[in-house]
Amino acid sequence: MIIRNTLLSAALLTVMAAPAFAAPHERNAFIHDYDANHDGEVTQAEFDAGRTARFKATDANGDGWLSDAEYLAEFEPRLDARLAKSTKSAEDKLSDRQREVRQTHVRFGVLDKDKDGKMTKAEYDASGARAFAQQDKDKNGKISDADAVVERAEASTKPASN
Ligand SMILES: [Ca+2]
Ligand SMILES: [Ca+2]
Ligand SMILES: [Ca+2]
Repeated sequence: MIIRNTLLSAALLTVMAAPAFAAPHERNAFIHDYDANHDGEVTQAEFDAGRTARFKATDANGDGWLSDAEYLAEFEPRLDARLAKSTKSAEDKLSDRQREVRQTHVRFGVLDKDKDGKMTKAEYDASGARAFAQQDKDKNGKISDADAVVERAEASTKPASN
C-alpha cells in the first residue's frame, strides 16, 4: 500500500507539473481540437460547444456522467495515434503508454472532485475552464497565437525551469 501511494503521488505530481512543461504543444492541440471555424482562434463559445460535444462522445453509455473507463477509452485512441507516430523504441513506447494510462486514471480521480467515481458535466466543465484560463495568457477570452507570444515573453524574463 505504501508503494502504491508513493507511485500515485509521483504520478499526481507529474500530472500537476505537466501543463508548465507542455504548454506550447498543448496550445497547438487546443487550437486544433476546438477551432471550429478554422480562423486560428478558439473563442469561449467554440470551446464550450467543443467540450459539450466531447463530453457527449465520451459518455459512451449516455447516462450523463463519465466513468473512469469511459474517460480512458476516449483518451486511448489519441494516445495510440501519437505513439504510432513516435520514433521511440517499442520498449519506450510501452512504458510511455503505461505512464500515460496511469496518469489518466490519476487525472480522473483529481477531476472527480466529490470522489463518487462519476465525472459529471460540472466537474468536467470546471477542468475545462481551468485549462482555458491557463492557455489564455493575454486574457482576451480567446486562445490564439497571441497567447504564445505572451507566454514566450514571460518565459524569457524568468530563469529556465527545465
Ligand atoms: Ca457514462
Ligand atoms: Ca463526481
Ligand atoms: Ca488570448
